[in-house]
Amino acid sequence: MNFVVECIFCRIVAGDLPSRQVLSTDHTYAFFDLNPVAPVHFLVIPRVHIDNAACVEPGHGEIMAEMFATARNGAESLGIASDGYRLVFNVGRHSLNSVNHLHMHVIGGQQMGWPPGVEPIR
Ligand code: DGP
Repeated sequence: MNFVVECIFCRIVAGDLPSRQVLSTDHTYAFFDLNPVAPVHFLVIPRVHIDNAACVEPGHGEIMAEMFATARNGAESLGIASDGYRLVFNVGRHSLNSVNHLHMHVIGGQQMGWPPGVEPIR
């Protein structure tokens, strides 16, 4: 399915809900995250509805390549590319995934670390 009426990111792509645009391309849309966790934090989404990164299939190859290009171009336009940035896809409960429309977080503008207290599963 390409458009899910109750999906907030489908509605953002359609212009039904407001957003602060970073970039717009044929297959993707990039906009600033409502709750930034770093000085620069934007989301890259496909225009078509894909539930999450675990649902990506070989047929999505062109869309996925464009998502990474949009992330790179957005990072360059916002001045964070040279120092680096983090790309995140959340999937499911443990990752705190809250919106059921594939999105890539692009996070940068400051030095980052990893969360402490990781216990390996054996
Ligand atoms: P995740 O936890 O990976 O599902 O991240 C969803 C992100 O989407 C979260 O950082 C907040 C952001 N978000 C949720 N609703 C909206 C919205 O309506 N507008 C914008 N710009 N961001 C949103």
